[in-house]
Amino acid sequence: MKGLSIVIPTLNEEENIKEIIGILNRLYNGVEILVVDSDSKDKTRETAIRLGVRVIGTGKGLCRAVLEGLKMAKNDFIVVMDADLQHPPELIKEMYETLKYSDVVIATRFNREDYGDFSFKRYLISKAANFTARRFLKVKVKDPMSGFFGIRKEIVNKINEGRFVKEGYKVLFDILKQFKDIKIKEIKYKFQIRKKGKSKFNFKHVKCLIKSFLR
Ligand SMILES: Nc1nc2c(ncn2[C@@H]2O[C@H](COP(=O)(O)OP(=O)(O)OP(=O)(O)O)[C@@H](O)[C@H]2O)c(=O)[nH]1
Ligand SMILES: [Mg+2]
Repeated sequence: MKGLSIVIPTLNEEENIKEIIGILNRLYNGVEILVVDSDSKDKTRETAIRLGVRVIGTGKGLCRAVLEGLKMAKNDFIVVMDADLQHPPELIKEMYETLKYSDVVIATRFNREDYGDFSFKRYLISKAANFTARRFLKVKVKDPMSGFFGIRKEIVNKINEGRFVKEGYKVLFDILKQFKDIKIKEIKYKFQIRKKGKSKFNFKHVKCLIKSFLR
């Protein structure tokens, strides 16, 4: 897959990083894998370096890390995915093919109730957030807060960083709210629950999202 970079934000993912990099190398030999780590206290960073992928360090915040990764990625097509195996790597091929004729491709979760430990509370928050977020967008999409998406570098270059809430979690929303005439495709997939390591989601991120609605 010529011209593809895969950006993986990480915070204390030592239990997952080896497996995800192994799978990506096996499926997509030769693509650029860029791990953007916010000062993990475990062995995430050492492991990624040992496995030969590019690693950059950044400050706290998922949006900050992803934005940094998008800017630093070397290729014109970029896919962003979590480290914790909730996003099926097999889908990247279709995302890459779709990016050839679109600006943004969203891997859209269709079983949003699969929230593991947070279960019902998080499901409700997610539903309400999704409903509200869509009202702040000029583009029509089903899952504007997916963490699994692809984007072309030329769109990244048009992003206004000042409108990001960098400590926040919903980087795709921070991007989409800035555009109206871009070509977006969505591909449905089944969201998995996190099997190893701990979630970093907390209610501070909900506050960040409200801030982002207004910025
Ligand atoms: N660089 C960086 N990565 C982060 C930060 N917060 C979370 N991440 C990573 O972003 C991805 C998504 O975080 P998760 O904690 O899995 O969030 P989630 O998928 O909404 O929550 P779960 O469903 O419980 O796993 C994972 O790869 C995390 O390691 C951060 O502050 N900096
Ligand atoms: Mg996760």
